[in-house]
Amino acid sequence: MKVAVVGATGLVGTKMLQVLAERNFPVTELVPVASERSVGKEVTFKGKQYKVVSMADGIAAKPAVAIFSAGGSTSLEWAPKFAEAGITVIDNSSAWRMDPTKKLVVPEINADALTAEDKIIANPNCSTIQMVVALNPLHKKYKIKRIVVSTYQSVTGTGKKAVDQLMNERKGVEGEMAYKYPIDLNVIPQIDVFLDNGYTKEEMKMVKETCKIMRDDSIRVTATTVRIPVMGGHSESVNIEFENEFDLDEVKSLLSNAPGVVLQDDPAAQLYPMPMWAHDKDDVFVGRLRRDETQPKTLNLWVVSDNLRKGAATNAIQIAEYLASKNMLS
Ligand code: 2RA
Repeated sequence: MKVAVVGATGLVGTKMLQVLAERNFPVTELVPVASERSVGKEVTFKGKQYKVVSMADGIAAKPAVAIFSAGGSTSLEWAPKFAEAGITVIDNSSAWRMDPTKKLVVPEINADALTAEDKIIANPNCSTIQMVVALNPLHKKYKIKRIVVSTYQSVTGTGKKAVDQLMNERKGVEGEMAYKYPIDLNVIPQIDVFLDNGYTKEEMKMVKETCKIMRDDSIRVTATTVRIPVMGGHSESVNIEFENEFDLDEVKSLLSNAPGVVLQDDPAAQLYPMPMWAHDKDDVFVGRLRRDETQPKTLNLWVVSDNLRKGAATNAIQIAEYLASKNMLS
């Protein structure tokens, strides 16, 4: 299958190439696409060099699928042009996520909603994906009423410029700032821009995307999203109030058996999920399971996952794998 990766030179694009190769996605020809300033650069895929081409040349190459990670405005402009040419687009930006005509997919949860007619498919935000992968099996069993989530997000979620800022600060070298403030030895309680309601865009993504993916608008979500000087993945402290009573051992068993979830929960051994272990893994790691003792039917847990993997590249490629398995990619 001919596969285009749009935004092939960015952090997520590079991870897409790595994950496509690792999962042995049946790529017969890779079409790396990027903005004009990257055209002509080379990327490596399975030991072979490929020249980066322009958007227009990417369409002309007629790939079966184009996995986009090129930002919202590029996606708004170009995804429909790829789709009109019959190419299925899986888009990692926020451009189409809340469009009621587009599916927002986490394969473990709602891949069944996909049809061959879906030509632009949205990949959710990283912080949402890892949370819903962990919570969906619990929602199915106990029905979630309300979620209170605080995130501790890796600088890799911002991109290469932020990784460089952290590393430069660590070395004491002057450089470009991805954030308004230093990030090393700091915590920034702002991810993306502020909206009129006082929440950030990242926080409202967690609110809205959760309901859309889990197909339940009754779930109430309130979020605080925070950037920390970490590389390996995003962490989240999640407080969940259920409609029904739960049993902690049953929760553990549901999570142990949930697709894509690894339970790492042994306080006696000081075992819990951490970004340094989640780094470069495809799973969502869950631990610190305990009852909220301040109110009934309420659970606390801790979720960690590599935001460039399950939060971006892996989820997008799993969508492509699902489409391929159902012969929905031509
Ligand atoms: C972040 N959620 O971590 C974003 C990336 N999509 O900033």
